[in-house]
This record gives sequence, C-alpha cells and structure tokens, in this order.
Amino acid sequence: MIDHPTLKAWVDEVVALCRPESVHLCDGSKAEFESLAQALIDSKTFVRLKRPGSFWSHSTPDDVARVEEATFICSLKEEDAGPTNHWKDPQEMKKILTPLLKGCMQGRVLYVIPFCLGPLHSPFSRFGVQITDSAYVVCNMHIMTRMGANVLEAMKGKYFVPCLHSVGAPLKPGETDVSWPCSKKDKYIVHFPEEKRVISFGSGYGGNALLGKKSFALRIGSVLGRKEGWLAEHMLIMGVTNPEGKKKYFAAAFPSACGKTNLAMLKSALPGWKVECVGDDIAWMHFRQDGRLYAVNPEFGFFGVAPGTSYASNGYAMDTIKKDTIFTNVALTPEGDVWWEGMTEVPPPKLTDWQGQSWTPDSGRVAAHPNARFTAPASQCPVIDPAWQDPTGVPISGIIFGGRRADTIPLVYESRDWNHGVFLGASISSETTAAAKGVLGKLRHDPFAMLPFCGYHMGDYFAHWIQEGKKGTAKTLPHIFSVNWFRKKDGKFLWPGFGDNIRVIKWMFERIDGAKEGVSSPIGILPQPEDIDLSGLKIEKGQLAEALKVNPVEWKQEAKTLEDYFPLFGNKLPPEIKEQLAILKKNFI
Ligand code: GTP
Ligand code: SPV
Ligand code: MN
Repeated sequence: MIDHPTLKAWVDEVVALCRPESVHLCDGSKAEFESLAQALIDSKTFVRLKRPGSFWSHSTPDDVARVEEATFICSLKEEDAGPTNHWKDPQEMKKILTPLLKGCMQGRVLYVIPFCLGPLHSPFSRFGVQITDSAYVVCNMHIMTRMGANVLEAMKGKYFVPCLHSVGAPLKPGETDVSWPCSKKDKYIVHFPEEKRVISFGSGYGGNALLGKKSFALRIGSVLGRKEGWLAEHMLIMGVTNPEGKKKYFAAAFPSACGKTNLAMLKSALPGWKVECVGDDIAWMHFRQDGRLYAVNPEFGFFGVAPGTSYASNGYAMDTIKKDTIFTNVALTPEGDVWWEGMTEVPPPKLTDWQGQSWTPDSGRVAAHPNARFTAPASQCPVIDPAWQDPTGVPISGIIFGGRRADTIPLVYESRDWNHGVFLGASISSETTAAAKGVLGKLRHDPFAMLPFCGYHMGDYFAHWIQEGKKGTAKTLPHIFSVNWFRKKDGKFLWPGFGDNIRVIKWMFERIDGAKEGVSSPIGILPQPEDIDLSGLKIEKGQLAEALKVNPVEWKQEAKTLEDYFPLFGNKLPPEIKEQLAILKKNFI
C-alpha cells in the first residue's frame, strides 16, 4: 500500500506498538477532508458552521494550549539540550513512552500524513510524515501543511522526519468516543534531535499535536539549521511596498500571542504603503551566494489567535477566515456562526461558550478561551504575497525583534550592527500569554521568541546566529530592529499599534535605504521623533516622545537583569554577546 520502504517499515512498527483498528494513508484530497469532517460531526467534535466549509470545535479545559513543562529535548547529552529545555536521556524517555504507546490507538484509525514544509520542490523544503490517531489533527494538517498523495510521490527515495502523535485515549470494544479525546494523565511532547524524530502523546491541541509546526519546523528545524547552515525561526515574513512601488521584505520575531499575525497582515494607516503576508509564525532563512538572507514560510496555513481579532484590529485575518476554516475554543452563536472577545464591541446576547455551556454577557466569564484559534488556508488571505510560494524564498532587508513590555523598551530602535542585533534578539523579555499553559502576564526572558522552540543549547544558538552573520556584508546583511508596541503609561498603551505600526515600519524602510539619519543612543540607533510619520494620526502631544524614551533608571535595571540572566548559558555564551552586554553596561555608568 505504501510505496516507500522506510515509511512502510515505520508504519508497520507503529501499528505493532499502538494497535490501531485500521490504517488510513492520507491523500490530501477535498473528498478526504469532507469525509473526515463528517466523521467528526458524527462524533460531536465538529459542529458545521454557516460559514462555508467551516467547523466549530472545543477542547476539554485541560487541553487548551502548549504544555511547556511536558516538552522535552532528548538529546544524547544533557548539555546539548541546554539550560532552557527540559531534558531526559533518550533511552529513559523511551522507557516512559513505550508503555504509554502500547495499544494507545486501540479502537481508532491510524492516519498517515506525508507532508512537506515549504514549497514542494524548493531546495529549502523538508519532508515529514505525521502518524496520528486524531481525525481533528488530520483536518488541521490539511490546512496547515502541504500534504497528501503528491507529497508522498515527491518524497519517494527521500528522507523524512517521523512525527508520531497519539491523543492517548484508546477505546475499548463498544466504548463510545468523547468529543475531545486526550489523555487525562500523561502528556509528553518529545524531540530526539539526533534521530530527528518527534513523539507527542496525550494532547490534541495546537502545537502539541500539529507536529509540522513547533516540533518539526522549529525544534527539529533549528537543529537541522545549525548543522546545515541556516536559520529556523519563530518569525512572520512580510513584504512592504512604499508609495513609489519599491518593495522590501521583513522578518519579525515576537513571542507567542504578541502580534505576529497582526503585523504580518497589517492594514496600512499610511496612504500608499502596503503590507503583504508571506507567513505569520515561522520562517526558514538561508544566506545565499549573493550574501543576502532569503526566507521561506514552511507552513501552508495560519493557526491564529482568535480573541482580539476584529475588522478594527486585523481586517485581512477576518476576511481570511470567512470560509474553509476550523475554529477551536471560540464561542458559537445560535445562528451557527462564531464569536470571541474583541470581535465586536457589543457581544451577542446569547452564545454557547467554548466549553459548550450556554452563555450571556452577564455570565461573568469569557465566552472564548483566550488561546482560542482559527485554522485557515494561507491562500485565502486577501494580502497573501505573490512570492509566498517562491521556492527560492524572499530576500530579507530587515529583522525585527519585539516583546510585550509595559516599560523600558522604546517603541523602536535599530542595532548598530549584526552582532548588536543578535544581542537584541537574545535580550527579548516578554509577559507570558495564554498560548502556553501557566501563569499569565509574568515577565520572562524569551530569547529570539524561541525559548519554548529551540531544539538545542540556546548558547550555541546565539553563536550560530553570530556565525551566520559572517555570510553577509554590511551592505547585504538585514538591518536589525527592536520594537515594543506594548509600552504603557498610567495603564494605557502609549502607541496605537496595529495599522499604525506601518509608521514605524516606514522609518525602518527609510533607514535601510539610507534616507534617514538616526540618533545614536546608549542602547542603539533611535529615530529622530520627526522621522516617525504621524500624518493623519491623532496622538497626544509628547506621547511619541514618551514611547521612544530611553529612561536611564529603567535601563540600568535592564542591563542588570541581563547580566544576571546570561551566565545561565555558561561557557557557551558567545564572547560577542558578553561584549555587547559590557557595552550596554558601560553606556549607563
Ligand atoms: P502565536 O500564533 O501564538 O505565535 O502568536 P502571534 O504573535 O501570531 O500573535 P497574534 O498576532 O495573534 O497576537 C495577538 C495579540 O497581540 C492580541 O492580544 C493583540 O491585541 C496583540 N497585538 C497585536 N498587535 C498589537 C499592537 O500593535 N498593539 C497592541 N497593543 N497589541 C497588539
Ligand atoms: C505559539 O504558541 O507560538 C503558536 C501556537 O503559534 S501553537 O502552534 O499552539 O504553538
Ligand atoms: Mn507561534
């Protein structure tokens, strides 16, 4: 049945261990999606919405986000996982996983999903195969990846990354299924970097279960990138065109639920400026012979945060999800449509909330889970970039790092050079969000927005970035910027954000073109306040200055925090980072 000897052997091995009722090799067709969706309607996992081809589903309250405490990098040596990852010896981990996997697919179908990360036939793309016992996961993979018969064909004789997933909920004979099967006891999201394998057990949600995303494209991807000389990053990719028709591409890293989807599809507040989207979550980037950095989006769809998405904040995302979209953990309207906090100013009078309970505005609880998500095809985005599937990628002129910071970090500044830019990426801190299980709003270090996603020692990762920068010249390397849309005064955001962020991007664009002088400061290059185009924006006097301010008291504290943090990486902390930290400290004495 499977014309790929390695794949066939692996499937046979998993069948013998997990004991599914049957095996289904996915062809990726529309008919396949339809029939799985119908099966999910029958098992009450899906409710058909009035939006064409769209479905509502909701998970159990114990399976709503990534589980970082259950995520492991099982490298042969503990040192290679580094201080920011959970580690276990691969053999020890297999001793835990094997008994859990034994018979775990009983009563279920084992689906085999051949998928390709990146455009098919691109030299930068990689193959994977996900085995899963969740039809919900298959439907999501249909949207999120290029998958199916044509991928299997292209994969013939080629290497693929095996990604094994089970919801960990075997069905006894005669037992009826629940609408959201997952393990009540055990969750493990495990990566074997040397074997280039992923095993995920117990969860059906998002990045825990859609293994092409964080597990392969980032954790295994970063390991491949280090070895092969490229970068796997938690970054959006966007094209920016100025009123003269000149275009530049940017890649931007923000921690989970901190604004990548918003920026990737920004609706410009400045006339004549246009943003087009290549990707909203992950970038695979390679330096080419010309010394420039090129990016491809390994994904095929968006798994975007629903709450807060509206025609005011992200109209293009709203248009993307009009059809053929899976909604998870949003609220359901009596008319068979969806709703979430922030979608409209006035909530509907009556809803079914994300837990399936009836809800009214005075219920005293949210209707949608804060990490409720939509799964939608990238091709439906009205501002998808014409080059989004270009097999060679798009040339990156600017890299942006950002976090959710109520203070200290100014609206925008530029690094002095590549190594200083690497330091800015390494220095990101951000308040935690609902994208991962755990406390909300707690400030934590999240270097390069990769804290939960780097598949090896973060100190080696910094060194890899410094090394990669040597492939370019001052002329060809992307400029590197830091932004903060989230700075507050008296509890209110200082910067309007969203579509107005184009004003900041415009300054970057002009800096890259050499059209704007910056102001040298102790932290890097700041804009002259008059160089941020505020035309047509009603903003209180002094507010921009406040948003751009470098407060020495706060920065002394920031430098101290970083000085306390970086020793975590021990002797793997590159001297270049130490040097940048020393410069920062010296500048505030
Ligand atoms: P993942 O998919 O989890 O990796 O995250 P993401 O970075 O794509 O997150 P997303 O764009 O969905 O972030 C949404 C959150 O960021 C919401 O809380 C938005 O309100 C907020 N946000 C996005 N852009 C802005 C902005 O310019 N200003 C402010 N204040 N908030 C913003
Ligand atoms: C994130 O948490 O950064 C996401 C969502 O993009 S998930 O795919 O669930 O990891
Ligand atoms: Mn993400």
